[in-house]
Amino acid sequence: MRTSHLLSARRSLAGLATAAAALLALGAAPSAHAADPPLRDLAAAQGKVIGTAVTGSELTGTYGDITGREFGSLTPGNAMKWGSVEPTRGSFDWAEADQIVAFAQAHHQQVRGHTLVWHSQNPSWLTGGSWTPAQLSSLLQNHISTEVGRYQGKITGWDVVNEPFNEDGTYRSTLWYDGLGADYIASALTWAHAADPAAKLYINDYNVEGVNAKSTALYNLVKSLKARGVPIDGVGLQAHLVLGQVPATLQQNIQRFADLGVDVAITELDVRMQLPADSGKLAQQKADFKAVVGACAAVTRCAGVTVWGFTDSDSWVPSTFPGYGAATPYDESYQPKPAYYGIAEALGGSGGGGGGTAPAGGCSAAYTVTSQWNSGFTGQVRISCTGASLSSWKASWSFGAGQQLTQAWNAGCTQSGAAVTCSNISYNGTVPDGGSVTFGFNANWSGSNPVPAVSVG
Ligand code: 9MR
Repeated sequence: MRTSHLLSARRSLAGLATAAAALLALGAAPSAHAADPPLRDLAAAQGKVIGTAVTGSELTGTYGDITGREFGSLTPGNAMKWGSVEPTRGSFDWAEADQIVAFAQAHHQQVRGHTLVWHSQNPSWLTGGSWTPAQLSSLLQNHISTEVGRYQGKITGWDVVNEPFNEDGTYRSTLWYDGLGADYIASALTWAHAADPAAKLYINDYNVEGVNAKSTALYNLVKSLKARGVPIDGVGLQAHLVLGQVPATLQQNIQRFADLGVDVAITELDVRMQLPADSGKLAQQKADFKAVVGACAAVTRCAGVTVWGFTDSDSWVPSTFPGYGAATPYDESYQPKPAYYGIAEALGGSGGGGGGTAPAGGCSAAYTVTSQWNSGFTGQVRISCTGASLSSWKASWSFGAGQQLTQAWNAGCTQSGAAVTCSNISYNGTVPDGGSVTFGFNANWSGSNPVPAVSVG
C-alpha cells in the first residue's frame, strides 16, 4: 500500500476508542521471570489501583502474603453484604468485615465497600418480611447509615447500589425497586454520602462492560443523577467475562462514562474457561486480562481494576458454572498464571512469565480495536521489544468469530479460514530493543468481535 494511503488510513484512527489489547508472543520457553515489581507498585506508577476480592478467614499464610504484597485495594467478597452483617434484625456481626479492613490498613491498602443495596444475599428477616414503603425506606436508610458510618474514613469507594438493571436496560424488579420505585437509587446515594462524605459512591453492575442496552441505561441513569445533583462518583463494571469475549467497545464505554464526569472502576474481573485449562486457553486468558487492564490504564478516570478473587481456589465460578473455572490470575497452588503477567504487562511491567506463552527475549504484540461500527472495525497491532530486538517479524492470530480482513497497512497480511498472518514490509522489519512497530488493518465482523491472542515470531 502506498504511503499516502497509509497516512490517511492511520489518520482515520485518530482519537477513536481503543477497545482492547491482546498479547502473546514468541513461542520459546519462558525464562525465569525478570523481577517485575508487585502489581500494586506497577499500578501505582500508572496512577491506578489493582485490587482483589478477599475472604477474611483466608488472610494468613501464602494467601495473606500474596494479598498484602500484590494488591493495593481489597474488596470483601461477601463480608459487608447485608446478610453477613445483620443476619438477625438488630444483631450485627462485623467480625469478618472488621478483619479485612484491619488487614488493609496494616498493609496500606484501600478498601472498596461492597455492597449496600442489592437484591441478593439479604437476610431472610428482611426478604421474608412484609413492609410498607415507609418502613422499607427507613430500614434501608438505617442500614446504610449504620454500615457506612461504622467504616467512615476507612473506605475509598462504596458499591452503593449493585446490579439495578435487567439486560434490556429496564430496572430489575427487586425488593427495593418494587417497594420504593427507581428513586431508591438516589436515596441510597444521598444517605451514603451523609454517612461518609469522603467516600466515592458507585453504582455497580455486570454485562455493562461494552456499549449495549444495559450499559446505556446505566449511562442515562448516571447522567440524570448528576443533573439532579445526586452524589454519584463512579460506575463499577464488574467484568465477569468468558474466555475470548472481552467486548471490543470496553475502552470506548469506559471513556463515555468518564466524559460524564464520573470515575470508572473494573470491580470484579475474572475470565472463566471450560475446564480443563490448557496452554492455549491460558494464553487467551492472558490476552483477555491484559486487554481489560489496558483499557482501564488508557483512560485517566478509570481508577483501577479489582479481580474477583486472585486464586482459582477462591473463586465463585466453579460452583456457579459447572465445568468452568480457572478464572483468576493465580492457580489453586498460588502460582501466577499467564493472566498474572497479562496484568503486569498492561501496567507497564515487562511480564515475561506464563506457561509457554511468554515472550522470549522480551518481544510481544498488543492487539487493539481502535474503532468499530455496525459491520466493520479498524484494528492495530503493536510489536514491541524490551531486552531483545527483531530484524523481521510475523504476527499471527485466529479470528474466532468469523471476522474477515479487508485491508492492511504497514504489513502484508493474508487470511486463510480463521488464520491471519501479517509480515513486515521491507521498511519496517526492524524492531529495536526498547522500540516498537505498529501496523493496522480493517476487517468485517458480525455477532461478536472478541480480541484474539497474537503470537509473534
Ligand atoms: O463472590 C461471591 C460469592 O462468594 C457468593 O456466593 C455470591 C452470591 O451471589 O456472590 C459473589 O459475589 C458477587 C458479587 O457480590 C456481585 N457480583 C457478582 C458476584 C459473583 O456472583
